[in-house]
Amino acid sequence: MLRYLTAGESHARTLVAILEGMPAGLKINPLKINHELRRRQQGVGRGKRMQIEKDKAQIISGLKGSVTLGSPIAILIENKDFSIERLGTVKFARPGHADLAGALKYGFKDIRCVLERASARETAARVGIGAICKMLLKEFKIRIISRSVSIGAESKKAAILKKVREARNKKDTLGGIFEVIAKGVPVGLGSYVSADRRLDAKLTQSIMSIPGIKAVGIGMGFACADKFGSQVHDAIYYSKAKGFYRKTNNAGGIEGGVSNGENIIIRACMKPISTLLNPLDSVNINSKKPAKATVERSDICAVESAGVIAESAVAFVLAEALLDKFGSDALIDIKNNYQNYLKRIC
Ligand code: EPS
Repeated sequence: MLRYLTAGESHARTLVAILEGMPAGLKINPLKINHELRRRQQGVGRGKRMQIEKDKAQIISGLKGSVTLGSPIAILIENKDFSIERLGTVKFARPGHADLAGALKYGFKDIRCVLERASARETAARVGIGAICKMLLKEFKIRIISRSVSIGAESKKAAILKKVREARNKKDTLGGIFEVIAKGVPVGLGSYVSADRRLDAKLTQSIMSIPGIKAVGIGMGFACADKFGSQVHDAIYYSKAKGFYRKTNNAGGIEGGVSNGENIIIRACMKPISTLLNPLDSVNINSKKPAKATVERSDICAVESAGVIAESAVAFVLAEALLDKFGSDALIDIKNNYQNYLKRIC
């Protein structure tokens, strides 16, 4: 079983992630983890915090030299802005954030106790986990990429930059749509036999868990609702050179909860960032008197970062499904099992 847990608050000393279930014998390149962390910090519309932080992963357990032992891998990422004890009390819940529901649920009088953990800063730890999962997938020639499809309904770079400038000037924020593509995924990851083993369900859950995500679709997604079946389903062909293949990929690489050998294509919508410099109406959670929402330092837009985080989410789910199918202790055994399987299904 592959599983992970993260800990850490946005302005606490460190973020921590523990990944358990990685097989023994995988070479880890820490530079690649830091490369992914850097990618997460970039993109149009990011705020001042990203100029402060230079996220770097320290792997403190689970390796001998640079090779995995099969034991839990612990990653630390230090926060340069380690100011949690000095930051002021927050009383005016920001619409769109976990502020109000979180304070009521846990009985806090200070919303900072909610927002420190609810912050998307936590996703740096997930990207550390995802980077290691990507290294495992690379051994099987599986690659995951992402791109922004649109930001604020604009899809061309110049128009996006203009829209983000406009949002910044208006003290507003923007969301958008991004796409994640997993290439080289073999047929047969996930399963139709039980609800909790369906690959599409696991992938959408993992992407939906990224802060700000409001919708996730696979392949044609919502658009297939308007079409005839003959315009949606991907006809099946076979050739000696290619094996079973399709000429279209409206299914987005998954049929019946199982990968079908085509690229896995996922699109997700991120809502505009909830912290507005020109705040919406809110209420003091203690006195219950009307007030404007608190303004905290934040981003204008984080769609490109969300795409990078979603790559990590997909990498974790595919790594889990791969280990589930081909074994999970020693990388060499998993590779042998994988090659035997490929021979059988060709
Ligand atoms: C983020 C760190 C945060 C925010 C942002 C993402 O840092 P700070 O709150 O200190 O500016 O920039 O958090 C949110 C979008 C959020 O919802 O809280 C990061 O590391 O990505």
